[in-house]
This record gives sequence, C-alpha cells and structure tokens, in this order.
Amino acid sequence: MLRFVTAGESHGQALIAWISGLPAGLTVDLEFVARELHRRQLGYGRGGRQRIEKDSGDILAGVRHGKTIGAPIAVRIENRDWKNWEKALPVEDSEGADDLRRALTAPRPGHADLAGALKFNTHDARYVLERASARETAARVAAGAFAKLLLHPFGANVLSHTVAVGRASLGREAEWKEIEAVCENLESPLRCVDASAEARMKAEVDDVLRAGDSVGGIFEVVARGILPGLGSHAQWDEKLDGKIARAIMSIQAVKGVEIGTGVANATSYGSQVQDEIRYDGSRKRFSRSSNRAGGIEGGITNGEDIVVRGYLKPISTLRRPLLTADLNSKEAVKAAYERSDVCVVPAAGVVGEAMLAFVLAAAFLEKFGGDSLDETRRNFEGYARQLDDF
Ligand code: EPS
Repeated sequence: MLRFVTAGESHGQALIAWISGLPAGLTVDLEFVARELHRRQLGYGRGGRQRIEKDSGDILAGVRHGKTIGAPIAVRIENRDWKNWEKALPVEDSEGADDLRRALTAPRPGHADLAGALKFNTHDARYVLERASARETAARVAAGAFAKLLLHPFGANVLSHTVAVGRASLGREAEWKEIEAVCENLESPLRCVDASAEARMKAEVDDVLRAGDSVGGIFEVVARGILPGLGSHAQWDEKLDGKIARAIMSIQAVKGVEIGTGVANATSYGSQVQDEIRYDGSRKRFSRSSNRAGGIEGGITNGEDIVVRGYLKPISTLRRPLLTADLNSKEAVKAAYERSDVCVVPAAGVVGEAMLAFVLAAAFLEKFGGDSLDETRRNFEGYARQLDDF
C-alpha cells in the first residue's frame, strides 16, 4: 500500500515527508525532485518568505545508489527561516521566556486559529497555525515527486495550470501542449496558458496587494496516459473520484473540487453531458468525442485524461485585518497579521499535481502491485495486452 505522511511546523527546523510502499528498483532523479520543490515556490503574489526559503529535498532513507530499495523513504526539507524562530519555538522547555513566544491571540477568521485553539485548549494559537500553515505543502510536493517518478516510466504524466485568479478567468479549455509549456516555463508568473488572461490575473493580484486584501482562484490538474481500470465502483471508499476529491480538498485553502465539467453538468441535460463512446482500431482502445466526465466513470478511470479542478478561497491572513475576538479578553480586536502571501493559486496547482499523482500512483500499485519495479512492469504489461486483445 502506497502512503505518505508529513511532519513539521512552518517555522520549525524542517519538514519531513515519509513515503512508504514504492517498489524497489525505481530510479530516483534527484534533480526532478528538486525542480518540483522549486516550482511550488514560484508565482506572482507570494510573500517575503519565498525569498528566504530555497527548498531542496534531502533524502535520508529508502534510496541507495539512485534507486528505491523497497524501504520507507524519508525526505527532509530545511526551513531556512528557523534561524529567526529558534527562540520563539524551541524544542526544549523555556520557562520565563513568554515574551519571545510570538503568541497569537487574535485568531484570523478563516484560518485554523480559533477552531484549533478551542480543540487543543490553548489561548495561544501559535502551535495551531504553525502546523495548519501551507508551508506543509512543500513536503506533499516531495511525496508527489516520488509518485510521478513511478508513473512516468509507464507513460503517465500529471501537470497543472491556473484557470482563474479572483474574477480573472482563462475562459477556454487548455490544450495539453500548452499545459506542458506552462509547466516547463519557470518564469511564468501565474502559470496561465493564455497571455491576455494572465495579464488580467496579474491585475487582480496587484489590486489586492494595494488594498491589503487577498485573492483566491481555480487551478486545474490533468493526468494523461492513465490506463482504464484504476479504482473501483465496488465500494464507496474504493471509488477513485472520491479519493481524488479528498486529496485535493485537503490542500490548504481549497474549498471546492470538480472532476471534469462536474459543476456545469448538474444544470445540463444528459445528452449534453455524457461522452459518446467510439473505438479506435489503430490504438486498440475505446475513446470519447468529449471528456466531460474528466476521465472517471463509476469511480474507475476510463482512459481519457483525468481532469480535476481545485477551488481556492482567498487566504485568510489579511494586511487589513477583519474583526475577531481576543482569545483571552474576548474583546473585539483586529485579527493578527503575519507576513503572508496574497495569491497562492499557481503554487496550489503544483501541490494539486502532487496530490493527484499520489492518489493515481496508489491506485496504480493497488492494481499492478509488485515488490520490484520489474514485477510491477510485468503485471502492467500483462494488463495492457489484455486491453489490446479485448
Ligand atoms: C503561510 C504563511 C506564510 C507563507 C507560508 C504559508 O508563511 P510566513 O508566515 O512564514 O511568511 O509563506 O507558505 C510557505 C512558507 C511556503 O513555503 O509555501 C500560511 O499561514 O499558510
């Protein structure tokens, strides 16, 4: 079973990703892992923190001589900002150092601050926000990079692009080639495939920067090259669309998930929604004239691109804060402000890739198994032959 968990606080020493269940013998391209981490750090509208951090994945376990060895993989991503926080968040007890703690007592509406303070019975939301922070997504991207490294040799790839920032929207479908290009281009400010839409998106970011506000948006993640037959219709918790929705929804600030054209489908007629089936003899595969299902029917992949959208609310740290109630005095006060990003849509797309890649890699290994990559490949090829002969 492929799994990952993460550990680490936003301003602690480091983030850790722990990945278990990959077959032995998978080549680990360290430059690729580093590049994925770098891609997540980019984007117009990020805050000062990204000038401090230079994320790189230090692999501590599970990879030897450039290959996985079938053991759990541990990756460490250093927080360079730690040196500015050692006194505020020491591991050892620091009685009497209350003034150094950077306590947060004015919970930000929309953040985990208040709900977490109540849950953990603390009048300082510092520990809550440290872990709720989207800094944690760096560790997810490290795990996702390993998932992609598994999928790539089997002809699958997972990429993303920005569909909307605030009210500025792409307004058309993106071609796979365009998405590839925008993912290659590390200079792309908002990772949008259309220059004029991107200019409007930048203007949205500029507006909120001026106003001390924040802005959300929509990213789209596309997986190409996934065979039909991953996932299952048989149980609610085996349905792949359910697993994908959970994975994308778990990304900080994502409040809605859509597969294919799921939202518009709800107000359209069946004849306008279902994708007609045809057979392509040259490829020996069934295919569709459209892909409104987003590559999944009945909780099972159907061989089309898997298309998933994440809807992000504007992030909850505002330079011009909203009103809140102080955790101690209960008085009305302005919510806390900490250095923050104002737009994270392009970065969230990279995190969405990691999450989708991981769910797909897990479903892939559930179907094909294998303790070594050779074994996985034999099983995969046997199934591909079965599809050819169908
Ligand atoms: C975040 C607040 C900011 C972001 C951080 C997520 O951190 P800081 O308070 O240190 O400036 O920069 O994101 C990252 C550090 C990152 O690498 O993505 C939050 O509250 O979610």
